[in-house]
Amino acid sequence: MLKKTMQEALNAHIQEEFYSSYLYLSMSAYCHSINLKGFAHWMQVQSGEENKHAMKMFDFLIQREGKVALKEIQKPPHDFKSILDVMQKALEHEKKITALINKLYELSLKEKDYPTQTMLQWFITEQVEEEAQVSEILQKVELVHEKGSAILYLDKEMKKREAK
Ligand code: OFO
Repeated sequence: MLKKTMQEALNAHIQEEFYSSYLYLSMSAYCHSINLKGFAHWMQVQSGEENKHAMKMFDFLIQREGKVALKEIQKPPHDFKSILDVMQKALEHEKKITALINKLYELSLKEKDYPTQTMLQWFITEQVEEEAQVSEILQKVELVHEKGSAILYLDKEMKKREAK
């Protein structure tokens, strides 16, 4: 059975994943507002994936006969300055989530909670992938920043993303 400390930490993280979903949706809305439909699409797919991450932990808590206690989701920012600003904030956010996942893993080691360790390994791998993806897009945006036509080319690339 899941220990109370672990259960509380997982519940707190479910909130972070739902917030991530909300944040990417807000970024998608901003991209729509500046007519970068490809980026808007990419952000919306990302928002859907974050929702799945939250549900993965939700299902895990239930399987382990833990108690799910959903928390309030804070308001995400919506006043982005540019697509560069959006991608910088996305990377910053992913780094924050990676740090939180690492802390959860440390707790699961301390609690000798082996099933939670196995579940979290998926998230550790996922964070490596997400940070790499966002970082690559950010580097491309930095390269073409202020060159309108190149941003439009990149926007077409972003539209190709499919949900996992
Ligand atoms: Fe849930 O991976 Fe991004 O935040």
